[in-house]
Amino acid sequence: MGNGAADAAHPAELEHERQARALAGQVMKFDIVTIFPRMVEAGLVEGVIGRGRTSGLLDIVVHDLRAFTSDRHRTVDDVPFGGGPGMVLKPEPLFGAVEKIRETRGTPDAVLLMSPAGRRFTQADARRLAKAGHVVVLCGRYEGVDERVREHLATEDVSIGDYVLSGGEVPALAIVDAIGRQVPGVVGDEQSVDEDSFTRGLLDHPHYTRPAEFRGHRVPDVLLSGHHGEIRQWRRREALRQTVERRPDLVADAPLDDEERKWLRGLQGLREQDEKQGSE
Ligand code: 9D3
Repeated sequence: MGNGAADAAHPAELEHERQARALAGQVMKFDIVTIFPRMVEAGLVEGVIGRGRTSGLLDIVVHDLRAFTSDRHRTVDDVPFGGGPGMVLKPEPLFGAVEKIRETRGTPDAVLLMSPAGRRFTQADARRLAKAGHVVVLCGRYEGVDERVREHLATEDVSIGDYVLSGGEVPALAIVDAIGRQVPGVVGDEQSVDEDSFTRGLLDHPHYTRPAEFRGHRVPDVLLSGHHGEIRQWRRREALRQTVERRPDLVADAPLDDEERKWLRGLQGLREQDEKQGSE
């Protein structure tokens, strides 16, 4: 899993921490409703989220939408009123699933409908929803979901970006991952969650590991120098450079200190020169 240190770190203390959280009611619950429960379950057994589940900090249940149908054929979809191509997810099974979840798992704080027409899900949403104790995630499929689900069952509808997927399952996994890793204790190193690039508002600085020279490409000398102050400064500057080059839209909202603003003026000057040269 690439994190041997965290895996091996103080298992006894971690177990105490988990028990304390469980007793304090700090376990986060998710219920995911889908017509492809095995696909979703497969994405939740590995990595950080898988470990969050086995350690007891994340209580995630995946529900098969077809279990909430009442006809012989377990029908979840139907033709659209007014005609047109494709099928639409029927409201009854989705309402039935959320009612069952309410009865067996308690009233959720949020019911998220995965929808290509939803508002874009952001890191701010992940942090907000990690403070909730219980989130339900509904996965759409086919051409869409009956609008009454969005109006009267979901509390918000969210998209993960402007590209067409085949359904809400991959978005559900992305969103549960983003929220789940913000729950205290799920990521071993709390600091790495706080320093996450999007939390700082900038992209990350470049990373290097051994060897110091690979096929003639050398690691920047400063990283081998052992001068921790200079390394810290190099990383802040390179994070800013990467962001200016690749995501200039993020720079406007990033909280920069005086030194970073000074560097930014220099970097933006360089960028304008590049643009002039590009058009020549
Ligand atoms: C022809 C119009 N399409 C809307 C852009 C129809 C359509 C496309 C894809 C209807 C449903 C879907 C399935 N996608 C999702 O359910 C989905 C999704 C996505 O496709 N992209 C980004 N985020 C999400 S969240 C749910």
